[in-house]
Amino acid sequence: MASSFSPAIRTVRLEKPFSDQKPGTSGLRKSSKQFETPHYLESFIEASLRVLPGVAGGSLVVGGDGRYGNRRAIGVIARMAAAHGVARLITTTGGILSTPAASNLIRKTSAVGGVILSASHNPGGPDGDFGVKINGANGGPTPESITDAIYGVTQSLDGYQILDDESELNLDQPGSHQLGAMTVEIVDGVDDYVALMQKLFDFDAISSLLRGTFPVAFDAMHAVTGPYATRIFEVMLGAPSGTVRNGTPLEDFGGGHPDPNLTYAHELAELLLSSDTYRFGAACDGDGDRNMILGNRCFVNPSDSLAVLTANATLVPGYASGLAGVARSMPTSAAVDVVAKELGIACFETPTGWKFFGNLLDAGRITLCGEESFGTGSNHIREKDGLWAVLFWLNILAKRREPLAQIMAEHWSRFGRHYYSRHDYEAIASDAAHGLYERVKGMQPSLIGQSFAGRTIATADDFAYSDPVDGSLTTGQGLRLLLDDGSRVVLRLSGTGTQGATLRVYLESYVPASGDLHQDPQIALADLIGAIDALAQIKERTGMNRPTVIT
Ligand code: VG1
Ligand code: CO
Repeated sequence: MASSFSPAIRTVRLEKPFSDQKPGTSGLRKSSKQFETPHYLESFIEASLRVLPGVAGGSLVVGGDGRYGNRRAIGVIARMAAAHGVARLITTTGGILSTPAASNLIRKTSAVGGVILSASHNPGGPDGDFGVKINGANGGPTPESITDAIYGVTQSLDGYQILDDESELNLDQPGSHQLGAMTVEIVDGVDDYVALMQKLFDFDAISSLLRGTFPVAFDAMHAVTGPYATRIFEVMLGAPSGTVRNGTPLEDFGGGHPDPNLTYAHELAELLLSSDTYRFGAACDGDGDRNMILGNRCFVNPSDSLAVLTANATLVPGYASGLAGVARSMPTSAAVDVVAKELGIACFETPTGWKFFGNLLDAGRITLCGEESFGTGSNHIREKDGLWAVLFWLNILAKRREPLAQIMAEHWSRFGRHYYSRHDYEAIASDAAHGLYERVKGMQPSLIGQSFAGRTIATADDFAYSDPVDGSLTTGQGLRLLLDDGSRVVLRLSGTGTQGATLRVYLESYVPASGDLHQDPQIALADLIGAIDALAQIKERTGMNRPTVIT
């Protein structure tokens, strides 16, 4: 790397702008091949550096989940950051940085923001996906005002600025280098995150649980949480070596789909659900912000997980004084609403995507929040946090000393149970998906008052959200059918896929504490499943007999 001379800043001209750089639910996500198109990554980074406030003279965090393309992208971003006058670039050894650890690092270093290189749970590798997420100074995903502005810049971009220095950034060791006028700091991406976890959780109590007769399996899915989980569970908490499975981050995640759900993490699911070897199991996704929680013969639905964490929060040191409020995304079940009501705290319903929790967290209106898509988090950072959720559960288990299945049963017998399932139809033809969606949307006004699965449709709308903190309005966030008994069905089109379209069908039905609390959710929801298929013509229009993923 050049340190004795200052390389020149070069302006690279684009023949024509890229028209497809609109960020989705969580950043810009495309195939690795697309990102390898000359100037493609550079275009999006140029737009981001122009739009993000405070870039010139500020500090910027960059790192990623270690997938194919991570190191190359860090080099490009470093040279572009230097050309844009960034004073200090903070990155990590190997460029490995989980999304929650990045959020923490941005906050800790008072950076103006961060660039997180990840396509989250999407597969990686030369034939997989790559992604870029732009976070702001609060450590969270930038709001739509910023992502819209970035997209706007890309649409008419005619060039970008980059430092004329082809030498490779050496990320192998921690240390500090000069790149032009910019300082590059390479830090250990695990240290600060682990220190934060120690502040929030009772490590002594968890350690005595894990050193006792409480075998645990954690699956890092060959993705970014491996080094974090190994340090926390095996080194610090003393769990036996081998507790962390698939703990080395691989560029292609071992050919797998790093999505912690019953389909893609089925090996772990089978260990917990079909044998009695382990008391507790958990997995995280590609970039470490999602979590799946399993007990012995017990799967915890993510919506229920948020409700249980809320009900038991005061058992955890970081939340011992109680919660300011909670929030969930609209498609997430109302299990947490019932707990919030009993605790007498506010409960907010936001659109899908973590960016919508940022204002509520910054304003101190909420402490915990979550999504049905295996995302849970709190005000400790501004991203969802997979390992945090696992530690939260372990802290509760260490205090209550009951089997996880019993904790769930007790929860339902107190609050009732929200039977819940999400059916995903992945990679369907875009036209078919949009046709189906627009048809139901058009039907909605006439559906109110109609019968549906033996109930009556009380409300049929397209969810819109008015942010209680800044008043911004977000529309078009999912088609809701709310039934007169509190059940509901929601349809959404995914904003994170890269092939065709993905239709998500969310199903929910509430049974009070006096009802039957131990049914199979697919059976409890069977009437809703049948009714929405008939109404929306899902099988017929997608040509699929069953969903790709059932959660
Ligand atoms: C999905 C989930 C959403 C989550 C988003 C990003 O979005 O449904 O709840 O916030 O992924 O998660 P969509 O638009 O595909 O439904 V991650 O772990 O990719 O950063
Ligand atoms: Co993720």
